[in-house]
Amino acid sequence: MTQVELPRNTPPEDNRSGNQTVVQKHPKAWKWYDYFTFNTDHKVIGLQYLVTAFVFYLIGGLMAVVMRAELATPDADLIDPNLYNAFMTNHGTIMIFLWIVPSAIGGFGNYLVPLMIGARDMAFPKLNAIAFWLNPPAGLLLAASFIFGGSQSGWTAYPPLSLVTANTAQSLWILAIVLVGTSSILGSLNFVITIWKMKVPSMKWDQLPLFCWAIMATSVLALLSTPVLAAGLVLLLFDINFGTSFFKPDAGGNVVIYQHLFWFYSHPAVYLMILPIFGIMSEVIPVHARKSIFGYKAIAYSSLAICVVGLFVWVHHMFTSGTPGWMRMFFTISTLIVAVPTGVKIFGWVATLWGGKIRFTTAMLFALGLLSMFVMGGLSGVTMGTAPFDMHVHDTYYVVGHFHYVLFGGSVFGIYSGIYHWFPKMTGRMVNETLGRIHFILTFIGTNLTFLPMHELGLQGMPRRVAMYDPQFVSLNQICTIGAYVLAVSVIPFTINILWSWVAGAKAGDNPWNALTLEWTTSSPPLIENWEELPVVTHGPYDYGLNHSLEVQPSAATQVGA
Ligand code: HEM
Ligand SMILES: [Cu+2]
Repeated sequence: MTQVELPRNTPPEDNRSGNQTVVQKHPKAWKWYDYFTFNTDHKVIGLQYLVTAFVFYLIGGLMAVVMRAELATPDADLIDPNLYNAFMTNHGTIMIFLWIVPSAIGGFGNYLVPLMIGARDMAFPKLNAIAFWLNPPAGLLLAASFIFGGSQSGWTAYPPLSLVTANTAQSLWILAIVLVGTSSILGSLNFVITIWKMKVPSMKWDQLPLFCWAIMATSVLALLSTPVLAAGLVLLLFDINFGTSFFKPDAGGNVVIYQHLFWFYSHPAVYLMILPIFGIMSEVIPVHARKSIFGYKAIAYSSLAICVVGLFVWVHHMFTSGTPGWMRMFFTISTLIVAVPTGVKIFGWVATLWGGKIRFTTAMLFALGLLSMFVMGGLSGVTMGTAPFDMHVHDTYYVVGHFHYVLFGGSVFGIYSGIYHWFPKMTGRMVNETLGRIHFILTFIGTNLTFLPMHELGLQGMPRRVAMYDPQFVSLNQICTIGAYVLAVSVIPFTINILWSWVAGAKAGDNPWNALTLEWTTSSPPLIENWEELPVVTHGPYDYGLNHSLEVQPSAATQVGA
C-alpha cells in the first residue's frame, strides 16, 4: 500500500532558535498557551478534547448531584420541577454529547491513533482542529439555553413535548447538538482516512492495535448514523420556529417518524460510547496482565460486527410506541444478536487475564471494574431487549439503572482506565497510585450504591424523569442519593492526583509499563512530530512473553516517505 504524503506541523519560531540541543526539524514541545489556540497537532487536539470534556463532566455531574439531592425526599422541596427537568435534560445531553463521545473518540482517538500507527499526524489536521473547536460553542449554547429556562424534554427531545416546552431553549439545544454532530462527522472522516492510509508501511493489518480497529468501527458507525439525527433535529427546529408540521400530530405530522430518526442515531450512539472504550480495554488488559491478547482477530472483527448489527436494532427503544408485532419480533432478535460479538470481546479479555501476571495498577483496577459492571449493564440490556419484559419496565427507573451501568460502569470507567494508562505518555509523569486506588474504590462503591437500587425501584414501578415520587420509594432513593454523594467525592482525589502529578509526579520515561504498541517507542511526552524517524514494526502489538526485543530500529530514510 502506498503511504500518502505526511502532513507536517510548522514548529513555532521561538522553539527553533531558542534551544541548541533540539534538532531543528522537531522542536521538543509546545508551550502551555499553544493548548488554548487553533493548533493542528493531533496530540494537542486530543488533550484539548480530554480536558474540555472533563470540565463538562464536572458540570453534568453537578446537575446529577442536585437531582439526587432533590430525590432524597418524595416532594419537590429543593428545586422547581421545571428546573429539575432542565437539569435532567442537560445532564443527559452533556454526559453523552460533551463528555463521553468527545473524550473517548476525540480525546483518546486523536491522541493515540497516529502514535499507534506510526504516523506524524492525522490525515487532515486543520479539519481536526475545526472539529474540536465546534465543541466549546455547543457548550455555550447549552449554557445560554438556561437563560430561557433550559430545554426540558429530556435528551431524546420527543415531540410533541419538545414542541410545547421552552421553545427558545429547545432551539438552542438543537443548534448545540447539530454542532457536536458536525464535529463528530468531521472527526470520523479523519479517522477513517488516517487509519486506512497512513499506517507505517511496515505495519500489517493484523498488527494494527485493537484500539485503532475500534476507532475505525466507531467512525464508520458515526458517519452512517449522525446525519440522520441531524436531519431529525433540523425538522424539529423547523416545527418549533417556522410553522412546519413534520411532527405535529394535530396538523397531520407523525411523532413516530421522529422517534425512528432519533433512535437510528441514538442506538448506534451507545456503541459510539462503548466501542472506543472496548478499544481501550484491549490495550490496557494485555499490558497489565503481561499476556498476549486472546483472540486478536475475533476482537477486531467483533467491533465491525457490532458496527453492522448495531445499525439494525434501534426499534427496541420503541416497543411501546405502537410498533407492529413483526417489528417487535425482528428487533428483539437483532438486539439479542448484538450481545454475541460483545460477549466475544468479554471472553477475549477474561481469557487474556486468565493465567496472566496481573499488575493491579489503577488503570487495571478500572479495567477490571469495567468488566464486572459492563456485564451487569449488558445483561439488564438483554432483558429489556425482549419486548414483553420491556413493556413492563419501559420508562421506569429500571432503565435508568441499566444505562448508568453501561455508561458509568462501562464508558466512564474505561475513560479513567485510559487516563491512568496513558497519562505517563501524555505528560511524561507518573500518577500517584495510592490516590488512584482511593479514586477507584470510591468510584466503584459509589457507582453500585447509586445505580443498583434503581433496578429494584423500576421493578416496583417508580417512573423515571420525575422530581416527585410516591413515598413508598423513599428508602431506596436515599441509598441512591448517598451513592451519588460518594461519586461526587470520588472526583476529588482524581482531580488532585492529575493536577499534582502533571506538575510534580515522578518522571515516567518512555515506556513505564513495558508495553509493545508504537506510542511507547517515542519520548514521553512525544515530540511534536511524534518521532525523529518513523519506527519500524518488528513484532505484533501484544507479543508479551514471546521474548521479542523492545528495541525499535530506526527506519531507512527511504521508507519514511515511500
Ligand atoms: C454522578 C453520577 C451520576 C448520577 C448521580 C446520575 C443521575 C441521574 C439522574 C437522577 C437522572 C434522571 C433520571 C430520570 O429521571 O430519567 C439521570 C439521567 C441521565 N443520565 Fe445520569 N447520572 C450520573 C452520571 C451519568 C453519566 C456518566 C452518564 C453518561 C453518559 C449519564 C447519562 C444520563 C442520561 C443519558 C440520562 C437521561 C436523561 C434524560 O432522560 O433525558 N449519567 N442521571
Ligand atoms: Cu438501543
